[in-house]
Amino acid sequence: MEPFIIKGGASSWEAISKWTWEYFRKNLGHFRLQVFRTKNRHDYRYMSIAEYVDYIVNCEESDPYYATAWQFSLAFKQLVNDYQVSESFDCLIKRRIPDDILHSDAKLLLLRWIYMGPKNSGSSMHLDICSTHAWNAVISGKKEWVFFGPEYTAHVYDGEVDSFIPDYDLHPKFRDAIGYHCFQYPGDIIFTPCTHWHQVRNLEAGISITENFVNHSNLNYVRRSMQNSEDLSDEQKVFIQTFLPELFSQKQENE
Ligand SMILES: O=C(O)CCC(=O)C(=O)O
Ligand SMILES: [Fe+2]
Repeated sequence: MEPFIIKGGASSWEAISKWTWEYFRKNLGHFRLQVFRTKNRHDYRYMSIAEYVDYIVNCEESDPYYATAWQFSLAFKQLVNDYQVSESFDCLIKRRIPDDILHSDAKLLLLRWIYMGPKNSGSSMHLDICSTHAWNAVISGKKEWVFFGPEYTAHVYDGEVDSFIPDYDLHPKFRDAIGYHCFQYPGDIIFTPCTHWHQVRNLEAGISITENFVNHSNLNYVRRSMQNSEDLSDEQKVFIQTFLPELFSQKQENE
């Protein structure tokens, strides 16, 4: 599996014209978001959406606060009607676990987030949670992406590399890493397979929406990663065991 971009795949979504800064400020303004610095996730704070939108549009910081943990549909279910997920990105978990039965700790299984942030915000090199695949649609702004396949895990130093400003003294193997690079504009959808390291930066302030998913092509990866995972709590594991028993059965899908 390789990453790909669907140029204009989301251009007809209502979100593209509707989710303006003004709309968020006016309709969701009181809601408090947790925002993190990209280079130091321990440095975080809480801001109302109204405050955060003001911060975003005026921000000139080089490592600004970024909203990457907003499971928007818990408080604003109606936003889900402003976009359409392609059938190719159907998720077994979502099909079997309706949002409204997720509670407490298991809410992490709601694999759906809005990312929004200023220019210069971004996500450091990572693999997605628990070997899930992901799609990401830019609603506004402009993102730059790089991807490296699983054969380059050592070259990216398990995600320690900053591929946009590499330090070759610290990470000499990164010189030999060969990846993909692309820009994503409003309406473009990017698919990231569970196997690929990726790093993203926002070249312009903006909003994007992302959903992670499990299907038959990554079920074995998810199974393996759940067995070793520290990402998931015991409660989440029990939830998954109940709704996706095949993840725990002996029978393996063909690899
Ligand atoms: O847009 C970003 O900052 C990161 C996107 C990403 O890596 C993800 O959705 O998993
Ligand atoms: Fe990611």
